[in-house]
Amino acid sequence: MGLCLTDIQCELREVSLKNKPSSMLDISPKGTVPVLLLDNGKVIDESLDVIDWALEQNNVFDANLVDHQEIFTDKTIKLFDGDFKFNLDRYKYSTRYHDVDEKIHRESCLKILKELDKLFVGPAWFFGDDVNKLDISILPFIRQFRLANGEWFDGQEDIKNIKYWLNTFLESDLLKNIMTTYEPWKELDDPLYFPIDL
Ligand SMILES: N[C@@H](CCC(=O)N[C@@H](CS)C(=O)NCC(=O)O)C(=O)O
Repeated sequence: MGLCLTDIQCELREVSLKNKPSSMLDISPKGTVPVLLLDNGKVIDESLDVIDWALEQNNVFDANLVDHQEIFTDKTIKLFDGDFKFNLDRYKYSTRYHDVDEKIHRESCLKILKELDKLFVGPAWFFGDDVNKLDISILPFIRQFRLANGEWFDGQEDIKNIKYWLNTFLESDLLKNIMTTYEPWKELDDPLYFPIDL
């Protein structure tokens, strides 16, 4: 989404997490996606760093927000990348962790969402009609949280704004444009570019 919104095209190599190419592990041994390799050889292998790099090239969100909203954005992204993600992984993948109670971790995520719900501005995206860095940085986590148990999530009364906001995201052209399914990349494949319609 960061690359799409900033009109930056890259060569895309889809990776099967069960069969990571050695060319990926050579440049990013920690083995998580996404990995962005720049023309100058620099490797960026954290999603939020990819977003920041894209915005450094073309800050499409510049002047959208006032100072306190910028500060809130940074603080909230840190909370989601830290505490929320920690609990989300233990809720979603409880079997991968030793001795975790998924409901405790679900409650911890819900508590964070309830607080955020009270601060939602709207009407469409978090801070108004336009999508911002906060939306693209944390909505994917909230989408994942819902996917773990949609019925339970939809039944929560105290996160009405969050549900509405998530719906904006799920229905958005932005999400539809990036959620294409690709075949895993193979060594001799022709290059594939993303986004395709630049
Ligand atoms: N903090 C990293 C986390 C990335 C991450 O965990 N990605 C998952 C896929 S969504 C992954 O690559 N997992 C590696 C695996 O399952 O082997 C980021 O935001 O880039």
